[in-house]
Amino acid sequence: MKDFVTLFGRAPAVLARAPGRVNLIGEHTDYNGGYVLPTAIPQHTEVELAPRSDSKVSVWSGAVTPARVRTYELGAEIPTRDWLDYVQGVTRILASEGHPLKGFDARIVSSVPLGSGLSSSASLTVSLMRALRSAFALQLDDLTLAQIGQRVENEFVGARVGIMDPMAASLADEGTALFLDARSLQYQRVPLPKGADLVVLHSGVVHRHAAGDYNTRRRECEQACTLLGVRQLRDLSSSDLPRISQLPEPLNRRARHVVTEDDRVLAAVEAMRADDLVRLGPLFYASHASMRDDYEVSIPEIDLMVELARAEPTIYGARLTGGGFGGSVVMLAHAGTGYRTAERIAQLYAERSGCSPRVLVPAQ
Ligand code: GAF
Repeated sequence: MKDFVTLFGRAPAVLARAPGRVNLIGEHTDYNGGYVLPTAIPQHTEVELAPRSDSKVSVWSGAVTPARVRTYELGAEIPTRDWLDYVQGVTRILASEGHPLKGFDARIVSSVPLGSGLSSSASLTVSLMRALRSAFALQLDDLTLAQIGQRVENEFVGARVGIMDPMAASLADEGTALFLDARSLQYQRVPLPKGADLVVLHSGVVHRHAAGDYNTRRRECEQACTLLGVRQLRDLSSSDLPRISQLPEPLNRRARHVVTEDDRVLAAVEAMRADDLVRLGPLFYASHASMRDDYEVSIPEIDLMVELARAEPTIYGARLTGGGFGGSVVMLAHAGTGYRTAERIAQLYAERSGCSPRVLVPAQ
């Protein structure tokens, strides 16, 4: 891979990073004003950057092929419908918020696999904003940075994602989960259970056309809100389930997933605080079933991986993580057994699905 000096003929001035994330539980709840529980993973995006004296941006990414330098002028950002839009979106939104930028050269590398449900895009926008913050002394706190990250995707890229991923990239760390109320943006850090290994297994199926399906789910939630006369699905609780069941298909099931998933996040946080893995594990399986049957964002390969995990006596719980339509499964395994069990599940899964899975966590 080309280094910064080879690409730009000088040394970088700053280096910044942001992690990918795995969401433990609380899926498709953030844009409904609900709760989420992500944690950072070791895989991350790294940005080396040097300011320029003009208004040109030159940026190289090793995460895509062919890797080549792309350029544009600040103030002339035009969507190109590829990874450059995350960079252009950052400079466009920062400028619109009055943050003074000059041109820059940047080199991006990432170990977060694209389309894996582990938030490669937020780790890119957040690491880039961190690099710009130190290069240009921008007055940006970590929360504002996450909010700008969401706006980049909503307003420039055209994906109507929620706040979870940039919040996790900006504020989560590896030892704790970020218990976030996506409506108030209040958060608490909850230690990961001591008796378990966190496992993340990539299914080898990269999510395709996910933005379209994602936006459809979001629209369905909005339709459910209109019919139920609430602003957000967060305004409902399990006592509203009889009313929710009267909605037309599939809005009834979409709303049921969101309302029951919020309850599962609260129950999971309690179980984690009590270090009660026997209570926590079944919440993972219940969340998966709800995403598969009610929210319909799983795929057969991911369902197979979850069932293989269920057959392992050392796995407490497993579920699809992230937006869905491919991606990764998150599991909790008895402490000290995670990597070995993940490898066994991966092997059985590869034989039965023909896909190429990868154990991402625990990292070896
Ligand atoms: C994607 C989105 F970016 C998040 O905001 C969230 O909605 C998630 O899917 C599903 O929980 O990662």
